Parts: sequence; structure tokens; C-alpha cells
Amino acid sequence: MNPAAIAEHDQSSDLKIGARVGKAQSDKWTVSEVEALFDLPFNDLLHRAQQVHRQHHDPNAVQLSTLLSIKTGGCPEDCGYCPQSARHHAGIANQDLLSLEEVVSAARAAKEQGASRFCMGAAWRGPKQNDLDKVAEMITAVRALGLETCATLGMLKRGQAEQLKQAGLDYYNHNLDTAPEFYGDIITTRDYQDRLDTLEKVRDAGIHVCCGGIVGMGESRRLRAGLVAQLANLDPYPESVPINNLVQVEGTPLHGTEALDPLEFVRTIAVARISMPKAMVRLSAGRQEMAEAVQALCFLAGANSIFYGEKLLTTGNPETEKDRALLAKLGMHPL
Ligand code: SAM
Ligand code: DTB
Ligand code: SF4
Repeated sequence: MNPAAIAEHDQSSDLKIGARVGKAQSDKWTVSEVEALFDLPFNDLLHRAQQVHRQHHDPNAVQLSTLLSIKTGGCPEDCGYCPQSARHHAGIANQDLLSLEEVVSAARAAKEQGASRFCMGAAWRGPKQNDLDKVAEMITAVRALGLETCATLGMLKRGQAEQLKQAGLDYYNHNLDTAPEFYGDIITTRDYQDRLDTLEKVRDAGIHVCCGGIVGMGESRRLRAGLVAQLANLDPYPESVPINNLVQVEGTPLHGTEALDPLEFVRTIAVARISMPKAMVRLSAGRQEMAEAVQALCFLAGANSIFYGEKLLTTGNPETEKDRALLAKLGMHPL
């Protein structure tokens, strides 16, 4: 094709996704519009995602968040992907809430390694008041180290989000996980509306929202589009969007699910980037099993955040040295 034909071709693929690129936040995405993005030729999709990415972000910067499981296992919920559910048999050693000193020392180590955000995760349906008081202290102490703070503690009741905000919480992670139609196949102990309610409480308390989902759970492309549409239609959409590739853990119901094609994972990142231009899109769980070239494609597709540190909550993540080498190889720098 000559250059004019290439430009025309590029415009026609823009037309396929209509006026949706650059649309106002108040316009809703339909699932079909999001699915049409997924259906674009791979190169057109990545080109579009990279264009959107460059309008809003430094294309060579990546934000580093370190996770710590502050309370592990024995969770009453039945999330089919999760090794921490008491209903599954994943062989996770249960651990009560860590002490303030343990959390602060892990946060200090994360900072020394170069993380800018520290995310504390607890295997609860939701926090009890006594536990929340302790977590609030942890948040205040972690923030005093000069780290951004994030917590993921399950469902919140009225007043709890405000308490977290007062303690200095910058972000609350609570994922929609999947499309509404597929949700009941994965979790039965709480519903989609419970999740939306918690997200609203977080937003109303003035805490930044970190909300994403998991792919590779046996869902169709249409359902992946349904998840992204839900996220993009939150008003406003989340500041931070973790896209997790299912980490298959033996003993969980989803162990043995057919793995997602890595290029479909890259497409999911690209579609999230296009539909939520200003969000930090995090290439989240599943990186340990992902080839470096696929991770590089994810960055090209608009991912600009990763979990950094040898462990996620209970499963593995690439070694920090390996990640630093990868970023150096790609000429990328931490934010
Ligand atoms: N218990 C709280 C909750 O569910 O909101 C907080 C911790 S929970 C482990 C946080 C998120 O981790 C889940 O919403 C899910 O998206 C993700 N997650 C858990 N297990 C996973 C797995 N095996 N693979 C990928 N992501 C997973
Ligand atoms: C998110 O979206 N992914 C993180 C974080 N938020 C809390 C958790 C991933 C957990 C992967 C399985 C595990 O290590 O237990
Ligand atoms: Fe519990 Fe959270 Fe795991 Fe669900 S994802 S079982 S709520 S720890």
C-alpha cells in the first residue's frame, strides 16, 4: 500500500470504533463497541492504543506497586479463582493479621527496592471494626515512609471507607472481576451489586478507585468486553485498572481452565487503555508465567503499571532483579 492508502486504511479502522475514541467520560460504552475494539486487526488495535497512551502518559514510564498479604487464607468467600478461600484446598498456610512492625518493615523494603505504592491485601469478606482500626494504623505508618497506600480488604460498610481515608489511604482495590453475566459462575457468596456498592463508598469517601478484573477464567471475548465496558462505564472510571491473567492454583475450582492466548491478553490491555485513557492500566497477576516479549507487547498496548516484588499475595511474581533488567532492556523507567 502507498502512504495515502495506509492513511485511509488507518482511518477506516478508526471509523469502525466510531467517535468513541476521545469521547466524553459521560458517554457510555456498549459491550458491542468494546467488542468491536477487541475484533480489530491486532496491529490496528495496538496502534490505536499506543496513540491514546501517548496522549495521556509517558510511554516509557511504569509505576511499581508492591503487594503484601497482611491476612492470609481462611476466607469465607467462594471465589473460584482464589487459593485463599476456606472452601478450596489449595494448601495455603493461614496467617492472622500481621503486626504493625511486620507491615512497616515490608513496606520499607519495598521502598528500598524502588516501589512507589504499597498495597495491603486481606483475605476477608470485609473487615471487622477491630481489624480495621489496626489496618488504619498500618496505612498511616506506611504513608509516613513516603509511599502511596493501597488496601484491598473486601466489602466495606458505611463509615469504613471514611476511616480509611482519614488514615491516609490513597487507593482502595476492589475488582469487578468479570462481566455481570459470568459473575455467578465464579462467585456465589456475594453479588455484582455488592461490589458496585463498595466501589461507590470508596469513591464517596474521596479515595482513588483501583478496580479491574481477571481474564483467562474460561470466559468468551464478548464477556471480556462486558468486563471492560463495566469498568469504563463507572462514573468516573477507575484511576487504576488491574488486569489479571488467572493464576491457576491447584485445589481451586478454576485450576485446569484452558489458558488464554497471550495475544488475547494483550488485546484486553489495549482495549482497557483505549476505553479508559487516563487510567493507570496495571499488567497484574500472571506475569511470572508470561514471556518477556508478551509483557513488552502489554506495555506497547498501554500498560503502565506492574506489581513489583517476588510475591503477589500467595503466588509468585518475577524477581525484582529480573524486572529491573526487563525495564532496562525496554528503556523504561519507574514512575
Ligand atoms: N478479599 C478481598 C477481595 O476479594 O476483595 C481482597 C483480596 S483478593 C485476593 C483481591 C483480588 O485478587 C481479587 O479480586 C482477584 O481479582 C485477584 N485474584 C485472586 N486470586 C487470583 C488468581 N488466582 N489469579 C488472578 N487474580 C486473582
Ligand atoms: C489485583 O487486581 N490483583 C492482586 C491485587 N489486586 C490484590 C492480587 C493478585 C492475586 C493473585 C493470586 C495470589 O497471589 O494469591
Ligand atoms: Fe476471599 Fe478475596 Fe479470595 Fe474471594 S478473592 S476468596 S474474597 S480473599
